[in-house]
Amino acid sequence: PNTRLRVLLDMDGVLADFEGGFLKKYRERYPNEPYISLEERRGFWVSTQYGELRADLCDKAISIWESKNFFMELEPLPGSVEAVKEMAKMKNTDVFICTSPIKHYAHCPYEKYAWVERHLGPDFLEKVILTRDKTIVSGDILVDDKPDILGVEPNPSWEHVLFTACHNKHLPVSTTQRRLLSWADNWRDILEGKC
Ligand code: BVP
Repeated sequence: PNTRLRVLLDMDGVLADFEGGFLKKYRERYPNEPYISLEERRGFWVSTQYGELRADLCDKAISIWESKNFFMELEPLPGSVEAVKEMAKMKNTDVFICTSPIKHYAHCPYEKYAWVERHLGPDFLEKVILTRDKTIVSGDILVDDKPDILGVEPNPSWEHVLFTACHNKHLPVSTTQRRLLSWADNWRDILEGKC
């Protein structure tokens, strides 16, 4: 029997500050256009909420993360790098980074690897899983800020732990889904199944 714990960590919104990086670059590029503050963010898809604000802002939002250096220059979320490094050193624990690249592939996949190498070190390149369907990846726990993680596998092996983000913190508290509020929260207890 496999007694090791396999943890899958999402990248955008869990390790890297996608929302903060997006808003900063959007405001720099479109200083005269309306924007949505992080306090006002609702729903996983930034592009959808910008499109609701004004139809043409959907494409303007998309232009930000399709730009060169967007993913590369995302700041780590507070405590994320330290937590991942510590987690990866824990006994009987295997950590993987499980992230969905955007379909505009000119920069994103390369920059995700470069980000991992820069912030976590070259050894972590072994642990990167790029997939648009996380349900086919096996693991015990998937830490992800996306509330609904769907794909071809109706019964994924992992338990989804919802990582709190500006867009999901107002969702009703689920009785079934566990949450990790931030990297200052008790992630060790979550891995051990204590809460
Ligand atoms: O690469 C990220 C950004 C992109 O979707 C991917 C989500 O990956 P995971 O966090 O699930 O691994 N993305 C794209 C859009 C709109 C596209 Br049109 C968006 O609004 N938000 C977003 O995160």
